[in-house]
Amino acid sequence: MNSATTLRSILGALALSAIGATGAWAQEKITVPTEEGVAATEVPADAIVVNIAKMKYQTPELTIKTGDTVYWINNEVMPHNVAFKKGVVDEGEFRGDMLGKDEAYAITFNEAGTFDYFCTPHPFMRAKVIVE
Ligand SMILES: [Cu+2]
Repeated sequence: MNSATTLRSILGALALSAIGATGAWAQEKITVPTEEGVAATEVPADAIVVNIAKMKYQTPELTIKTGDTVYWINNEVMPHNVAFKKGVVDEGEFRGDMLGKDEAYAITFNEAGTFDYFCTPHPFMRAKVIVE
């Protein structure tokens, strides 16, 4: 092994460990039970819900506890989603599934913090989840 090969091996190992570290971090902040939206009728009766109607998240600031799951339910025909800018829950942007009328999307928050989110096609639609 010449010195150039050694250097490449060291850099390679460093890159792998960096990916491993950020991967673990990304998994900890949120968990998404289903990648796609589900029928609103499947949302548990005692769930924490943010309704979406009239181009707004109806609870602009929601405070929950670590480990709680929030369900967003779209009440109108206009499709909406839940998205996080780069670095909020992941190293990249997080884009939730687009919801049609009466569809729901769940996210479990595993870490304390303030999580600002928006709607991908309507970036003026913004709200936040505060996890205590
Ligand atoms: Cu929207």
